[in-house]
Amino acid sequence: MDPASTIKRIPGPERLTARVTDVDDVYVIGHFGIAHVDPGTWRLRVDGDVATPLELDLDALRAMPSVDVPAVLECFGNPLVPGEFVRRAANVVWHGVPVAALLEAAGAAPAAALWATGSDAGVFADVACTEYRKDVPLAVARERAIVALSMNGAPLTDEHGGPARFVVPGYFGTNNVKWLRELTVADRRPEHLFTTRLYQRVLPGDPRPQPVRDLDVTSVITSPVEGARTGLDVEVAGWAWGAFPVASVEVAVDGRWASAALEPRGEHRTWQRFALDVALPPGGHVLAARATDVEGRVQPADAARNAVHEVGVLGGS
Ligand SMILES: Nc1nc2c(c(=O)[nH]1)N[C@H]1C(S)=C(S)[C@@H](COP(=O)(O)O)O[C@H]1N2
Ligand SMILES: [Mo]
Repeated sequence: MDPASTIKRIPGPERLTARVTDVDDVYVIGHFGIAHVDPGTWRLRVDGDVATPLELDLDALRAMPSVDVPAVLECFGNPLVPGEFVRRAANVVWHGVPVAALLEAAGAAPAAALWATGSDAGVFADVACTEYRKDVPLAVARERAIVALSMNGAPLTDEHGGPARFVVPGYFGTNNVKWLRELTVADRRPEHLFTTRLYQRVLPGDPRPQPVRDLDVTSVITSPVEGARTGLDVEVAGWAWGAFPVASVEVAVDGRWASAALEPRGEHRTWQRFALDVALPPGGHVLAARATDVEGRVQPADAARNAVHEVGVLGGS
């Protein structure tokens, strides 16, 4: 199967200028296509290593204390080509129920993992799957995951996983299971196409493949856009983000780097705005942005999915 066929929409950087991305400008990916779940008959099960398994309908979930969680949503990229450059990202405000409250209500054991299972099924990469499944460390789920019921104040659409979706802020999009139907407390990782086979990568310092979780440090120039004709004095601006707060962003004009202004991240795992005023004399120029996070991770120059973002423009016109 061609993985590209699962990609429904990927807006370019020019659609990402707003701090909170319009739902219509949030990229859409579904490995088995888009599922349609009837909210009336939908149930969320919380089971596995728990004292009392739960089965909640939408009203029961809506009656629980809920939170607003602004966060970046970003795709790791083509799961079959993990090193490939990709830029599918958005910054949205989720609203939903903290997973901690569900674990508490079910009396979850202090196990290692939480599995999240979606209602969609089908064939991907020639493998037949009876569900879409991910797993995350139980401690991380308890600390910050939510069962999201809305995006930017509106009920989740079918495209974005309605009526309910698992969201782990700071983790790659693949972990944010759409059309969620089950949360399972377990003492081990599940064997599954999307847990132990795809969305794996080797990180520096450990030869063993790891599941794709923490967001890479990255940045994107949203203005000016590729091919723009600019004035002489131009503000180069965009967003920087990662699993950890971004500490600095540099902007280059034709290879000469300078420090951009950067807002602090604040309480949530959102993107941070950077901006730098530059002079662009008449002629062609290449603009670039490079983020560094508080852990000292820097965007690589090339050959990586989070490589430095470059934009070609015509200055001084
Ligand atoms: N159930 C289910 N959840 C899923 C997927 C999927 O195919 N099925 N794709 C994942 C991937 S790889 C990404 S990047 C995000 C995309 O979310 P979006 O379409 O709302 O932008 O959903 C994730 N959750
Ligand atoms: Mo993804």
